[in-house]
Amino acid sequence: MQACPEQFNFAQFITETNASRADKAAYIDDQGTLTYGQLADQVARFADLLGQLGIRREERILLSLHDTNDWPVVFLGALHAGIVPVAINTMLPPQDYAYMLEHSRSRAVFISGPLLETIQEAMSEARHEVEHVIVARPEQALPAGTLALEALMSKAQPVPATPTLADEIAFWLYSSGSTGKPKGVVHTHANLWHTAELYGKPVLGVREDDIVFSAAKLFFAYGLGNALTFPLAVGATTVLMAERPTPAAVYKRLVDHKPTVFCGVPTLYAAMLAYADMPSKEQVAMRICASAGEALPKDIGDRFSQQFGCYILDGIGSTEMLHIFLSNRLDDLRYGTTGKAVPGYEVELRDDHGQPLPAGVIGDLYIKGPSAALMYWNNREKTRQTFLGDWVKSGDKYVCDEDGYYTYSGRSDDMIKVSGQYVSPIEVENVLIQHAAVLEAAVIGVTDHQGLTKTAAYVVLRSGQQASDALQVELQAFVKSQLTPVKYPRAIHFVDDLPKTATGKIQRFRLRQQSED
Ligand code: 3SK
Repeated sequence: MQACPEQFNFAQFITETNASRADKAAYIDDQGTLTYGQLADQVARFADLLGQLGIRREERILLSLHDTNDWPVVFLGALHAGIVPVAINTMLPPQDYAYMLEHSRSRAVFISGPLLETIQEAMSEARHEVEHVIVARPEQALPAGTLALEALMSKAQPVPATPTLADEIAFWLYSSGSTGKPKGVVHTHANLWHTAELYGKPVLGVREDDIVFSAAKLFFAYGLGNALTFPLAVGATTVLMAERPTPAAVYKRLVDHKPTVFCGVPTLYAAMLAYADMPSKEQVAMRICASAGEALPKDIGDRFSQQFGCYILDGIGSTEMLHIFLSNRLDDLRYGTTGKAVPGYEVELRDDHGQPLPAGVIGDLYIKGPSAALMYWNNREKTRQTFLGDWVKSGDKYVCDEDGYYTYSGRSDDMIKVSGQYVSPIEVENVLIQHAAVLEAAVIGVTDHQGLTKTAAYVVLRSGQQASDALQVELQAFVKSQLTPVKYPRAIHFVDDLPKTATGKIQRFRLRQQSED
């Protein structure tokens, strides 16, 4: 593998790589096609637009867009200008946006029309003042103080790329922790290139003639690689979908656009297999699929392969490593395991004292590889705990068998991974205890009959309150009203008390043990 050049701008690299494909579709969304020629032109114009707004190199903009053709234009356009997009989850409540605005000190916000109200609420809460709010695909007349992306783009001219360094800060993503606020994970231009060279091309095997579709959204590191870095690095075509990835919505794209590469998460694969109106093998065209976010149960892999005649490559990555570093391969696949280290990465299992462990013993997973983030922005302590010289501590527990295959054994802390997203029990508990009927709450992850993780809450009611199905539904709705939907507890158990240490700390591990009995 050749080295990444010292002076390197990832957006410029993508434009140059695809210069001979001007008429080929780079992206297809529900509203139309964006060719490689149009992408290059719009990326260079968007960089000018940022300059006209007075935003300068190394400053940050917040990107909260649905997966449409605007997303790659805004992301790559910022990189082209040497400006840093902070790409965030579009499903967050206003408080989270307010935190991210303050923490990133973004000078401008680029937002999809349907998200405008949420961001306005966040801006009224945040202590940092955003100078520009630019709306993509507005749904109604824009309120005063906001601008339409399309109108600004029509006035912009293509400008040359800023000659950034490979190691220069390119973009941020947010990663949630078990306690405290989300962490701003800072990545370089070269990191994108490394993930394509090490995983996208050789392991997933994305090729120029592929049509790629990722149900995981572009604001996730997983989706960013699947639907931007890898297809653009080889000149493939990518299908984007703005709506939530329900089985119906996903199958519609699989049947209408016939993607050859599909990327999902285990919960989605399970829901797709349970869907009543599943298409036949002949109606779809996947040649390879990827799964990440949580361990893919063997049974789901087997049944999906049987139904559609293609394998799912299960792997694990992290926002900190930007993409997958441990994976199955088409020529070396063992369902139920996460496979082996992706060549170019090293992985190690260590005990509590940092000593390497032999096969068969569960340990903490550490990774070494060139796509590691630089740091967590303005968080020295967490940066020191995670980025340890050449090695990065993942926070996952794994076991390696005698043949070298790694199997997921849970989170090192109490974090729960649902549908590929971390859910902090503390965050959900803090919402539950705000309800008038709730005295105490503890939240754990439980494995359902398909081997997938779901959150379950154990709730102690205030005296005089009665446990009932109606109250369970009310509490679930209460959590949903304050947190992103993936976090609401799928089961609520009413209990008389919670297991605690002598100092009053909730012992979630005891609840986990009870739930397994
Ligand atoms: O959750 C994962 O396994 C993952 C995969 C690729 C990139 C990022 C993440 C968190």
